[in-house]
Amino acid sequence: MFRIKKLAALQRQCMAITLPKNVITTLALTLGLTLALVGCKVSNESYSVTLSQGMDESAGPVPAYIISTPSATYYLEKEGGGLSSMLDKDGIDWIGFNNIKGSGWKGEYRGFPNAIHKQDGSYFHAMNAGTDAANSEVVIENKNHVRIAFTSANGKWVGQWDFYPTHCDFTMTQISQGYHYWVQYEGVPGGTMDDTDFWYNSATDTRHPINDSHKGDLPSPEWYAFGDESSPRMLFLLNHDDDTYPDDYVSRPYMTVLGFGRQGKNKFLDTPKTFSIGFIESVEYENVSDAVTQVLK
Ligand SMILES: [Ca+2]
Ligand SMILES: [Ca+2]
Repeated sequence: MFRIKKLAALQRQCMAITLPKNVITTLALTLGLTLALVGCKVSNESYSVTLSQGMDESAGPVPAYIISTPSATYYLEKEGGGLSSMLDKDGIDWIGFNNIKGSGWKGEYRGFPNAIHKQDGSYFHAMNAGTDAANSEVVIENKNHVRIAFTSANGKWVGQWDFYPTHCDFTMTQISQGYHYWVQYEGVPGGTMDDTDFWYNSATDTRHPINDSHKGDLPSPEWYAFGDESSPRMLFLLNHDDDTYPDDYVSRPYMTVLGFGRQGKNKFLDTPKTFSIGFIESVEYENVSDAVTQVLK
């Protein structure tokens, strides 16, 4: 309405001083374009991704890259190269890592992607007593995208993190030849693991209690989502490939154990792959399924 009124007023003014019609058109188009650009700018600003560095207090404290987005705040632990915390819009941490040795499922085992375990080292896990160190570099830092790459201390593995307004992608870009990895969400839906927590996945549109397990390869697109009855949102995990490897889920007393490319203790992934993690502001299966599918577009 504002734009129409402005244009009409401009046209009246132009006519009053009897400008040629093509000049009026040019002025009107310029004003329209300016308003449109102002509109774009406002909308871009509401989708910013910011990077800072500090400590993840609840995890140790441990040193972390802190990536703030409109949908989540990520704490990427700097020595190990895995997420130690992931806060939703209400400040609730759905990962719940801490580095206390012996805390097991209550802390030190938690995280994402917890990808390389006793292969050519143990990497891409928030630093605990069993994790090997990795070196990191900020590769891209702009308004809507932050990229951080981690290289394992032995130089054999490279993992790339891409943070966007709506989600985060983890890509294993280099694999140590002859070894395998998996990509896991070992966390706490809604801040703690409760019997009333639940999950969905791409194999079934039924709401499963958190203690139900799932075995086998998921249908495409391969995804899981985890919820808590007191939360209006779910945390999702998505494999960007349709592969044939198992994607097993089991619960532990204090955390989830979802592994893409995992069955029991076996790891199956040995090529570069991308996985997403993020929050979806719904707990309805159709909405979650649609939103996850959008990530691939
Ligand atoms: Ca919970
Ligand atoms: Ca699979």
